[in-house]
Amino acid sequence: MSGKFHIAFLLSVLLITEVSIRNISAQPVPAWDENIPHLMTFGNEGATSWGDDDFSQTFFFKIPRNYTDPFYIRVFDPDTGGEVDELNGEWDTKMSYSIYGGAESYSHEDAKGLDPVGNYRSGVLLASRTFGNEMEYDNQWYTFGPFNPAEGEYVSDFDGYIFKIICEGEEGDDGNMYNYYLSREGNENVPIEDGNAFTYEYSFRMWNDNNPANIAHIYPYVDTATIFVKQRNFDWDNDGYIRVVSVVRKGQLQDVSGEDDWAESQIKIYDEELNSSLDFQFIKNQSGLVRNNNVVISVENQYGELLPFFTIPIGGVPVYRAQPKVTRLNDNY
Ligand SMILES: [Ca+2]
Ligand SMILES: [Ca+2]
Ligand SMILES: [Ca+2]
Ligand SMILES: [Ca+2]
Repeated sequence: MSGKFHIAFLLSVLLITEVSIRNISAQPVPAWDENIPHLMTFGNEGATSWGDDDFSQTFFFKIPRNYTDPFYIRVFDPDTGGEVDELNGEWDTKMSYSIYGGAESYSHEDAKGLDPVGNYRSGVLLASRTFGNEMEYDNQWYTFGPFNPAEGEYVSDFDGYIFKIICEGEEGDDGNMYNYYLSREGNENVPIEDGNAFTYEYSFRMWNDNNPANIAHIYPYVDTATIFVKQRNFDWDNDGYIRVVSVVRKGQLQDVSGEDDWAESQIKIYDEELNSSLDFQFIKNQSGLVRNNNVVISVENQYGELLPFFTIPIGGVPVYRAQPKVTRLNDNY
């Protein structure tokens, strides 16, 4: 083996190893590529000015059809108190986590809405627990399960079984920060190959420093029938900017919200962006640090249908390649 070839071979092995580690280790929620420190849900007596508009967050987990072993849903820092969380006065918040499977747990229209209204708790309740300020679970993992994949709702579009988890503030006014992990094991985090997680309204915490490398990302998936999308964000606190990157979009700035405020803007979709993910990038203000910035965002298409944000972006993280080939006649979006 010549020296040159040897080095090239080693580099390709390293590259393949890195790609596969990243793919299978992308099962935390938020995932590696998203670079978001925590999910965020407040107690239902909180003020929306702290950043949560509705004190409820729904996530869905996808278990691939060919995976038949038991699995677990693990929650990091499920309590509200101690480390990670956001104190308002005293720790008096109770936070429930409820996991649903069975018919309509995903497919019911109310389950996929923006707000916790109607039958959003559709399906069969498989497990539930409420946490207060519990030192035992502070900065620790709590495990739900084991679950049988067949207890989920089979959805052919995903070629897999879907489970729903709702985190909701039941009492109090403090901010709960937490993370999920879809795991093969109950006592450690072991990824399920081709598992994924997604939501239709993402509520999360930004980094508490303005290191320019700490750009948070979310990846809405654009399907074939999309002409334009509308993004809607809440309580961005005028922290830096939000931009959209795609295979044909270098970085389009979006309207951003202030304190306790909504902002929205429309984005016309190019043909090259169909069947791929957009990269919404959240970039903190570099001149002054906005601390404890909690944000809510959703994206809908021209029919008002919400786009799913997959924690492992479908088709991979989009990388800007070139200008769009075709400009639509109606360029007003
Ligand atoms: Ca409190
Ligand atoms: Ca905590
Ligand atoms: Ca917490
Ligand atoms: Ca905020």
